[in-house]
Amino acid sequence: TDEACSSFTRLSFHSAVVGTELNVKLLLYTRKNLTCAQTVNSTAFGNLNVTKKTTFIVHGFRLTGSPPVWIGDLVDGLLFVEDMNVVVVDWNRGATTVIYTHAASKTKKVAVVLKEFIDQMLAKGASLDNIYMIGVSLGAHISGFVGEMYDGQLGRITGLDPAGPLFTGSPPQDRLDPSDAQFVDVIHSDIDALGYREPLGNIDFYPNGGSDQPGCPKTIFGGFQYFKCDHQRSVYLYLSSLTEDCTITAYPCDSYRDYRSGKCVSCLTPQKESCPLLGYYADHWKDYLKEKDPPMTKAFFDTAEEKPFCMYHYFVDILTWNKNIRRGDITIKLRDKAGNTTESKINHEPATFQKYHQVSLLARFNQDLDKVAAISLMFSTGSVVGPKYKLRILRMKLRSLAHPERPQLCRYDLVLTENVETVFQPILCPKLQM
Ligand SMILES: [Ca+2]
Ligand SMILES: [Ca+2]
Repeated sequence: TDEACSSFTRLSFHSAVVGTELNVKLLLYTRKNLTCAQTVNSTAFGNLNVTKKTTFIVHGFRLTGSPPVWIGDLVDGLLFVEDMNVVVVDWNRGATTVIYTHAASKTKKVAVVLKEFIDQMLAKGASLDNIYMIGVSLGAHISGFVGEMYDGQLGRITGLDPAGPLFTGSPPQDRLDPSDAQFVDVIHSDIDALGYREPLGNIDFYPNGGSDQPGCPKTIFGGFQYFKCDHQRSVYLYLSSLTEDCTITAYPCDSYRDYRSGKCVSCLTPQKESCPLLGYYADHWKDYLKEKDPPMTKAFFDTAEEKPFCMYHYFVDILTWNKNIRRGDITIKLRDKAGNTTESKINHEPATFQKYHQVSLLARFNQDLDKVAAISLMFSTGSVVGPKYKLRILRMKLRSLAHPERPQLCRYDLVLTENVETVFQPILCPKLQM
């Protein structure tokens, strides 16, 4: 049959002002209809093949009535990586309102509609194991409500910056929690405003600490982006796991501060070689993460300002021989033979250099330069007046965390003068060095 394509409900800001009645529309995309959605419901399944995985995408609060800008990319990305059914849960009528509490009050009703549809899928032979829900903001809690109605037997829920306002502090049955599915992974990108601060899943990812995202406006002069940029970043980070070559590695850790101090960069998972990856493939660590008691892990990482968001982590080990203790920030630049450069400022808290004590600093670079031809170091105490301090370095060592098999780079006997960039060529570190 040649039906016209269905599309996501588009409303005007006028609708937001007067408010909208709840109406849930399910839009199905498969590899057979990549660009032309079919409206499906409990009696019309269209191209939906119940033997395949089905991913539901559930959006959140809509202030202006417009469709979420990322919907198309998320559908494309999912169908690119796997042959599945993708169902966009369009509850724009209901979510569109200037009054957030009105949208939030409809979340349980949306979940009931989804339950009815999934019940029909099960009756036709689908398995709960094959059901995956990706919920954004309020959509994360909706996904949790659906999961709870199936006693946590849904395959997986991904919460993308689950909504905080009205949900923070509520009991597990009134929000997303790890018991809502067989595996629950969460990205928190705006915990100081629209998002939820506390962990809600088997693994909770906190990009850049979870409060503010690089590249987002820091003041209200950034316009509307000021309100939603941090919140929406969770979606773009998830998307990057479907489309970008560089993967975002996260480091299980108790706090962002400990991560930045380099205390949490070995994952020590017995069966895995690397740390958990953010996004679509986070479930590769499911068995390991669920073994913990309670089965919850927080993971931290930093990102670049724009896609590809991934950063490359190195340790810079510095051994000094100053008589007095020196405290300060280090800026390190790498250059390869082709002249590409990348820079990392290690300034989240002053490093303390003490005679004959090795300090290991975590450096994060936007680019991964394979063959480093030159390194520059700059030391700064942050004081503008007074004498220029010197940092006497006995040995500096650079080692890649992502590629531990790469040769480590060393340099001996350097004197850094405060705020002066010192450029040098590294040499290979001797093997079996302590
Ligand atoms: Ca729950
Ligand atoms: Ca924020």
